[in-house]
Amino acid sequence: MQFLVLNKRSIILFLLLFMAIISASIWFFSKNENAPVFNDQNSAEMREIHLITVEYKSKTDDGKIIEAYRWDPGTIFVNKGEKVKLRLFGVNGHEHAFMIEGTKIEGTVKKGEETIVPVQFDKEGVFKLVCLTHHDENNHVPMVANIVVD
Ligand SMILES: [Cu+2]
Repeated sequence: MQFLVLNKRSIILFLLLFMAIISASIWFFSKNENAPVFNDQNSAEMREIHLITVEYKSKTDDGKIIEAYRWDPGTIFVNKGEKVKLRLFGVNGHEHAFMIEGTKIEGTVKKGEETIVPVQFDKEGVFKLVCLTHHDENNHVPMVANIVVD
């Protein structure tokens, strides 16, 4: 009799332990399965890269005003074949006519407005986003951003 009781107890203990392991692994694997699903949802959307137009302005000791216009950030990275949405927002400067070298893309960024440019590069290299308004020799630093594709 006593042997049987002990046996039942160990069966119950074994079942409890078994249930605990099963619940733990279900929790663990369901948690792991959620991660890639979340990433897939993210990558389904087109990646957006924000750039703004900025102006650096200063006065030299002899009272001369010096200034330079820049894209910020000055370098962005895109994967080959990746569809990306460039969101160009005009902060400084009235307007900036631009083109992307090696493509047919051109447009204008106006102060307080956003110009959205969808891009996709099929070959690797560095493509220059060139502001045509601030590209002359009066600007000591050309307003150029590098789009690095690899
Ligand atoms: Cu410009």
